[in-house]
Amino acid sequence: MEILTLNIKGMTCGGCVKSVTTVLQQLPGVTGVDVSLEQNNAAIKYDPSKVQPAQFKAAIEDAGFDVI
Ligand SMILES: [Cu+2]
Repeated sequence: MEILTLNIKGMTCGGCVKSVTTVLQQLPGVTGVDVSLEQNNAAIKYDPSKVQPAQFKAAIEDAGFDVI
């Protein structure tokens, strides 16, 4: 397992945190997601043989947020 932290722009409330958490958890190979509204980031624990970091960015952007 690896852990990657991504900085996210556009989260303003708990609903945003929930949206980002949900879309990341739906990706195959993701085993843990910890999204922080205060720090504007997401720590993602994943299996690199099953999912690529580019998919995290795409999922977050599809949900309406920006990865910076
Ligand atoms: Cu929100």
